[in-house]
Amino acid sequence: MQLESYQIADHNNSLQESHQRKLAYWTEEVANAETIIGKLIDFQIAIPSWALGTGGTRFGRFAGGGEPRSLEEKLGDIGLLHALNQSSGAISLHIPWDIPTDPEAIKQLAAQYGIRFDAMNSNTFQDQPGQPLSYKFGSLQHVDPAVRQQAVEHNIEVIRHGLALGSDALTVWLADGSCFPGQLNFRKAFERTLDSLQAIYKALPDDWKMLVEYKAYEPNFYSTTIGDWGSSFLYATKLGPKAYTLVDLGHHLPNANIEQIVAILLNEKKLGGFHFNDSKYGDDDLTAGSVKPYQLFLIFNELVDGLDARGLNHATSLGWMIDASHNVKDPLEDLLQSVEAIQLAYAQALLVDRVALEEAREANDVVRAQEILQEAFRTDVRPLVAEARLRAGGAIQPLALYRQLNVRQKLIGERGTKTIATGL
Ligand code: PSV
Ligand code: MN
Ligand code: MN
Repeated sequence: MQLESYQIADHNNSLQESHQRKLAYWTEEVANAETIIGKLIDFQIAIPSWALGTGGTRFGRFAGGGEPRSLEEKLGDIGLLHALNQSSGAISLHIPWDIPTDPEAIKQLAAQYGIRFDAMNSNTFQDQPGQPLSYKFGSLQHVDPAVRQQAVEHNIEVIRHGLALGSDALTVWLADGSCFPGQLNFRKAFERTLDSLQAIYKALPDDWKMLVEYKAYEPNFYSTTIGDWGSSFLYATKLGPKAYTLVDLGHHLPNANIEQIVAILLNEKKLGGFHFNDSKYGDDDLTAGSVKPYQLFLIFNELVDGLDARGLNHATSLGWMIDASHNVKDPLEDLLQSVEAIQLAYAQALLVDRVALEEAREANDVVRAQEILQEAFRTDVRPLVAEARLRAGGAIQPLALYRQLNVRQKLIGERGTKTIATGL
């Protein structure tokens, strides 16, 4: 289904008056409102292809209906999101789930929707039908060099698909690790993984990035070979200037100070990008900002501070991606919520009075420093985010319009109730 521009225009007209009333505060009271709106318009967040269908857990999966059945339909779904919020102009693909049979045609379709191809994801955490060797005991770390070679070749094939589509990054997330003490020689697993990553790195085009994702545990529950930002940073450093750490918010042990990790990685020039989501217990992959919005704000506070300190462009210097998967929500509604939460946190971070914050820190004025951050976090920036969307051609309230237009019912009409998207 395609959104017609009159549908967005009608929606915006109906909300224009109340929107302008709320926006008036910003135009009158806040000096940098225009700068913030401009930055929000530029800021695009990539949608992972695997989040477009209802996710599963190891206990089951409940098909949501109207899910995309092909790469073309996945692009169609992101096209819808992007038409509504003008901030989802990128897709992150997962191979082999999203192998494009005709890359040129896929590229053209994506261009029609205004979508570019963000990082490509490889998959060596599952065995595929017909695959000669199993990843049951790992992939890039495997004791058998033939398994490692198979996994390396798969990653190189993913790069090839990405090249055909105009992507410029490869994300490597490994399930490699061990489930029981004694199972793995940690040193050898580390070295073998490094060796394999080096082989992939060699095949990486000069203008590409390799994003090395870390995860504390799951599916292995005793050790993960790239288990924390320290290991990822080590790999990225040993690999070379094209390799970076990718921070997935759900991949830390409980209560980790993610904003501090982000600050240090960014300062060391080794932060490559994000997988945004939220969690209460582990890698829950919940909607960004749904559980800990203050943490999301604090992360953006470090990002804005660190990017500005290095004079970097906020929109283009890092990979901004969502990684989510649900059992109970309409995935498109969920993604609209995630994008909005990310934009809100970003806008609030842009509000922070950095000069005053530094003064408070230098004076050891702890109370003042906390007040400055909370002042920004407690400000309602929704009208600013809506204004950015409006100016970019999107809807003032994307979620409301999505529901008004019965998008899910229409997708079910087109695709059926029992569709299952390829992927997780
Ligand atoms: C598994 O934990 C995972 O959620 C990782 O975060 C990857 O980025 C994602 O799956 C897709 O492979
Ligand atoms: Mn991830
Ligand atoms: Mn994950």
